[in-house]
Parts: sequence; structure tokens; C-alpha cells
Amino acid sequence: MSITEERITPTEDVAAPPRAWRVDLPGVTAADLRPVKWQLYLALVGLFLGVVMGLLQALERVDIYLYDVVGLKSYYQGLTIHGVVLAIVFTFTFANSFMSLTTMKGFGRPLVSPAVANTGLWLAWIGTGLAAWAMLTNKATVLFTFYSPMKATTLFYVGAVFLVLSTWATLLNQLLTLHAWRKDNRSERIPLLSFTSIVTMIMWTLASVGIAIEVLGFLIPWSLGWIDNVDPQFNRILFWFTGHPIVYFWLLPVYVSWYLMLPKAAGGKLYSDGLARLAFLFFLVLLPVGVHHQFTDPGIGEQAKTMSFLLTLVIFVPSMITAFSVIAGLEMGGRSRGGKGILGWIPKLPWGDPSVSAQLLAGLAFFLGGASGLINASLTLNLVVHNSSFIPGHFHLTVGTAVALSIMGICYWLVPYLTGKRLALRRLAVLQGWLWLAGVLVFSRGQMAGGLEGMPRRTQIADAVYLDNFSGWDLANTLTAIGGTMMFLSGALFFVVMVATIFNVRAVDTTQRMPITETIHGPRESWKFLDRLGIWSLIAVVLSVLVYGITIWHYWPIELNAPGVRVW
Ligand code: HAS
Repeated sequence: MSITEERITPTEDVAAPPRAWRVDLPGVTAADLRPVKWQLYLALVGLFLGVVMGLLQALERVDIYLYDVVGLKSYYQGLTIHGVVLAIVFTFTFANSFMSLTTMKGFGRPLVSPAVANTGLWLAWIGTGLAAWAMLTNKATVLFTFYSPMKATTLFYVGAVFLVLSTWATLLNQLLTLHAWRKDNRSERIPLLSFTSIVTMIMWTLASVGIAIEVLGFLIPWSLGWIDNVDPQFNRILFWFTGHPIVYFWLLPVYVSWYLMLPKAAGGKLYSDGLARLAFLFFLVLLPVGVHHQFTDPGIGEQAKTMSFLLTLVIFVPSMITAFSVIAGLEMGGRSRGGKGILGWIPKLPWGDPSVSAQLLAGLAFFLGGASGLINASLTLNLVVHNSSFIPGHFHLTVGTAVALSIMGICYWLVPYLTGKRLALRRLAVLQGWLWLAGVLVFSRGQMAGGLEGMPRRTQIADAVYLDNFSGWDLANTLTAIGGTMMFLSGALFFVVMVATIFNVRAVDTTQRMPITETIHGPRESWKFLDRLGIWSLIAVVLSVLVYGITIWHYWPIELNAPGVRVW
């Protein structure tokens, strides 16, 4: 049963007001779904802005400079907007929306506190507005990593704080609901859908402590003039404590869909409940790996770098568990649809379902994204690729496709589910996924090839004067521009489908169902200990204190010696 087909015999399409449709969430009212819906809409606003900026970035690679046409002051202002709205607004608000919904679905009840949910919604919208104002007025051209000593206006940092607080509100509501559910279900295992959703938010909340200390302890007082100087290297240590686990905050909501919805849509089952719980717990415990973004940083000892390198390699365990679990479920589905031979099950998957197709294509891209992550993680190879365009090549396959294309795929059933409107232009939606994959393969080929030939990342090509008599990166940049334009066109198709769906006069008056995968080996076959989220969180904290204690001990004392510069 595909995700976007009607779940029960479709009744006549009627121009019924959306109130005629229902969702399969017992006890959940329209008021409970409102924050979920408006967090999702904010995510789509972020995606839209990011895709438009992406086109400008791609065209700049071949000297087509359009920033002044849209009223921006520079390539770097555009790059900041591109990175912040995609890496922070789009991903954070989607996680707030989707993890709230899946938690309700898993527990079979609404989240305990509408007040907390609405507070989180307002924090997200206000935070986005503050950061957007700062970036659009060119007062925060500091890129999405906002590295000091570049100094942005205070409201940019306050906006980021509000967005992080909106995610903490989501976790608070999940834990309140877990507590209430526990009272009624003392001996039960936490339902897998809620378990994976809560572990995702716990992992992120622990990870966010790094940037919370950096922004609240240093950057906001500094931007207000309460302290004169900061220590940029120490701020990078704090940032990257958060900066790598943030990628799993982007990825794990997609993993919830890949584990618990995609196999069902393909007609398969999940091999093991326990293995899925274990994979998510691995991501929770393996928090302290951020130093692998700092292999070339001075002031960080080789012990910290080696520990980070080794822990990063361990991350391949949950990644391979995921690849096995999800693909096994897909294979079951493909074979149940008549797939024969070693790979004959693949064409039998429901490729005509835009939600399934987009997520399958995103998963395929993730193999390449993951492999390039292994290259980045190598202490020696990193010396070749660090700060080169190889890195954007890597992350447009990971966050740019494994995550972004999967989220677009999820929206193909989620928006109809939340609005009661039938998905419009299904065939265009299927095409959109293939165009995105084709575009990112060309884009990443260009970026990675350029990076291996020394092309820097985050550098306007027109600025790099040494390029005057150097054409060695022309092919790389041409591929980047072509691939990026293809991704933009695909993004435009996505928004055509979304708008046509949201404003579709054809409402459906059936019950919208969220397809949840059954497991072959259920929760009774795995250790109850896996559900002890407090203990697993403590293990994550202890490992983080150990690794970052050594990192910071080696670095200490910090020196507040950078007054702050405005380079734009
Ligand atoms: Fe990364 C830099 C290492 C994963 C994003 N990464 C970045 C940056 C971003 C980013 C944004 O070690 C740049 C940050 C900046 O601005 O400086 N990354 C890794 C490693 C992994 C990894 C080892 N990255 C991600 C994910 C991201 C992401 C996920 C976003 C979502 N990354 C690095 C390193 C750097 C770095 C260094 C710093 C480089 C430098 O020097 O600056 C691993 O987690 C990857 C493991 C994944 C796999 C693939 C598993 C495959 C699966 C496919 C399932 C298939 C399905 C469908 C479901 C091994 C699970 C199949 C379909 C059919 C039809 C069958």
C-alpha cells in the first residue's frame, strides 16, 4: 500500500471542506495539529528561500552574478542566507513538526501540553524572523557557522537561540507525554515510533549545549559590548561539539521515516525492533565526534583528534545497521510484489509513489554521501579535502539530498495528511525526485573534483584573483552550475506540487492514515534496558565530558583576544 494512495476505499472526491477529513490519531484535535502544521509550513518557507539562494550560488560558479538583482550585497550574504535557512530553519522546524506528530502517533495520544507546543511554534517563527532580518539587512554575513571573530548583530544570535529553544520545547512535550503514557502503561516497552522520535530530540538537546554555551556565554555578550573580546578557537571547539551531531539531528527524523514508514509503503516489514532501537542509541551515545571538523585546527591535541577519528569510524555501525534494516524491509516488499533474482525486487518497489520514490533516491545518494564522509573522517585524507569544495560536495549528498529530498518525499503524504487535500500533480512529483538526484550527482561531481584539485569552498570564484590565468577549475564549476540549476528546477517543481496540493479544491473526506511498518522481531525479543533513556543519556554525557574534557584541558587557558571584525 503506497503512502500517497488512499488508505481505505476512496469515496467520491468531493469539494468537501477539509473538516470532512480525519486523521488516524486518537484523541488528537485540530488544535493539537496546528503547531505541527505551522512548524511544517515554516520549514517549507526555509526550503524555498534556500533553494532560491542555491541557484544564485550555483550560477556564480560560472560568473553569472545575480545578487544585486535580488537586492543582496554579496555572494557571502547569499551564502549565509542559503546555509542558515536550510541547515537551521528548514531542518529544525521540520524536526519539531514531524517528531511531534510521530510521538503522538506512537503513543496513540496528543502531546500533553498545547501551551508548550504553541510556545515552541512562536519561538521558531520569531527566531526565524529575527535571524532573517539580520541577514537580509546585511548585519549578519557570517555564514551558517557564524565563526567569530566575524561579529554579527545581536538579534542574529538571539534568533538562533530562539530556534534552538523551539527544539527544546519539542523534547519537553515529548517527555511529558512519555511520563503520562508510562503511568497508563507501566510494563509496556516504549512504542518504537515514539522511542526513535524521542531519542532524536534527546540526542540533539544534549548536542546543542555546545552552541548554547558559545552563543549565550560569549557571542551575545560580545555583540552587546559587555565583553570586548572572544577566543575564536575556543568558540570553534564549542561550535563543533554541536556541529557534527547536528547532522544527525537533520538525519534522524528521516531515519524515522526510512525505518518505520518506507518498508510499509513498499509492502515489507522491519527485521528487528531491537536493532532499530540500538541504531538510534548509537547516535545518541556517539555525540563527541565534532573534533573531526577540526583536524587541521591548531591548539587541539592529537589525543582529541585521534579519539574523534576513532569514534567517527564507529558511526559506521549504526549507518550500516540502517542500510541493512531498511533495505531488508524494502527487499521483502519488492519480493512480495513479485520481484525475482538478486536485484529483481528493486524495480518492483512502488516507484510510482512520489513519497516512496523520493526517499529511495535519497537513500541511494546517501551511499555516496556516506562514503565521502569516510574520506573526510580520515585523519590523512582530511588534510587534502578540508576547506575545499569537496566538503560541499559531501554535504549536498547528505543533508542536501539524503535529508532534503527525503523530507520533500515525506511532504508528499504529510501535507495531504495534515490538510485533508489530495496530493496534486503526482507524476510531476515523481519526476521532481529524479531531477533532484540527477542534479545533485552532477553538482557533487563538480564540487568534489574541484576540491581534489584544490578549489576552496566558501570562496566567490570572481574574488579568487589567482584564477585569472588558471582554467583548471572551469569544468568543476560548470558541472556545479549545471547540477545546481537542475536542483533548483527540481525544487521549483516541488513547490508547484505543494501549492497545488495545499490549494487543491479536491479535498478528501476519508481518514488519512500514517503507514507504520510492523516488525518481524518485536520489542519482546530485545532487552528492556534499551528503553532506559536516562541511562543512555548519562552514558552520552560521560563520554562527551571525557572526550571534550581532554580536548579543552589540552587547549586551556582560553584567551579572549579577538575584538571582532566585520568583513562585509
Ligand atoms: Fe558529514 C563535514 C564526516 C554524515 C553533513 N558533513 C560535513 C558538513 C556538513 C555535513 C554540512 O569527518 C560541513 C560542515 C561545515 O560547514 O564545515 N559526515 C561524516 C561522516 C558521516 C557524515 C563520517 N555529514 C553526514 C550527514 C550529514 C553531513 C548524515 C547531514 C545530514 N562530515 C564528516 C567530516 C566532515 C564533515 C569529517 C568535516 C570535513 C572538513 O574537514 O571540514 C557518516 O555519518 C556517514 C555514514 C553514512 C553511510 C551511508 C549509509 C547508507 C545508508 C543508505 C540506505 C539506503 C536506503 C535506500 C534507505 C556510511 C543508510 C536504498 C534504495 C534502494 C533502491 C535499495
